[in-house]
Amino acid sequence: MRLKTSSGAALAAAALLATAACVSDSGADASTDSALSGSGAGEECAIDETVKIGAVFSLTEAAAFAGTYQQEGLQLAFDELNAAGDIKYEVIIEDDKTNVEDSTKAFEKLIDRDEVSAIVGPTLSGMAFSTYTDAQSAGVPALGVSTTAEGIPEIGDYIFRASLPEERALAASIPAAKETLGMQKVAVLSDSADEFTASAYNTITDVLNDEGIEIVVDETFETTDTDFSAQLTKVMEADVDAVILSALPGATVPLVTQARGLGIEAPIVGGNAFNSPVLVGALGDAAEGLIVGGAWSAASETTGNAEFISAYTEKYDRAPDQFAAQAYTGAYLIDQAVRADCDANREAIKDNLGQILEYDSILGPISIDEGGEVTQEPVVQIIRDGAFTVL
Ligand code: 1QQ
Repeated sequence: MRLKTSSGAALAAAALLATAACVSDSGADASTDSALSGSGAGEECAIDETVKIGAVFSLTEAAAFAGTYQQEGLQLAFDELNAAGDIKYEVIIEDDKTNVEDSTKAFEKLIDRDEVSAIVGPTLSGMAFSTYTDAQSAGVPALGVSTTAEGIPEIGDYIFRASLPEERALAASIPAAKETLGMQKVAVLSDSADEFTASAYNTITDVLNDEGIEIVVDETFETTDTDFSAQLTKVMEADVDAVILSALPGATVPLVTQARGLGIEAPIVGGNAFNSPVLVGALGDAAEGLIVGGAWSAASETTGNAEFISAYTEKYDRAPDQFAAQAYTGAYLIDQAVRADCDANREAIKDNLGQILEYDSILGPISIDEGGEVTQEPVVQIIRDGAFTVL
């Protein structure tokens, strides 16, 4: 059965209504700490107390391909911020092991025990629909740095994202693929069991309709599937110009490998989940020609990008990816929100995260509106000779 993402959003909205009263009463006011508001403005802001920032990432299991990079990117940024200014951040990072139960426990720990000022993460949209409801009812600002499904900022006014929505990534990658490949009829293969990939399916069909591209094969599978022969047989019979794929790397790797093994040469087009060197490395030659819509490219000449890449590579002995870049940017956005009123209390961070205007980041100019939604330019890349190349 296809998972309806609108139901996740509707559940979250219902939970929000149920808890709306206690948010304004208990949430923020109860946790206001005068030692977290400092003196001086902007770059001169100095805060006596250490500012605790929580993060929940998938450091193990299926989404570790992204979570481990996020952890490194976030830590690098806070290390830089600690070295540069008079606000001292302590980052408390929890592993949600790519499951909802651990993600929820991690949010609860950070909110109640560690009493953090804000939380970054979780890695997957599939966890965000539950955990963000908790953050919202506790009055703790949460900033997604990779949660791209529809309906996430709408969970509540404490919920923000600095992660390019998948709708925007696909609205860039599909037309770019059409222009490059002249595609007219395609197969759509999607994971119907994950919130992010199911949400992306809605966007894919909308964008294909807008572009006048015909869907001749429309097949689903589930996140942990390993045999895609039934779906791929249909793709072979249809002789399509391209395959639009909505999947996490765990399914993408066997699916694309099996497609190439069967002799399917049609180019494959996707969004944010494909912007990963782990995925490209695991696919090897089968990654050639993959078209990827995403939030960041190593080749972008955005402010600080070259410095970020070299600092990251030096510190971690591997090159960063989009997930590292977004987490790094998330740390700087939280710092901007703290500096706006020189106040690291939850309520001040919440008020100021929703007013980020064209911050000059390594992702390019980035804004977050009052509704928690991000605005930034997408970037479309193609894998050529094993490397991401801007299309
Ligand atoms: C989401 C995503 C994933 C690709 C993050 C790793 O975009 O779950 O929303």
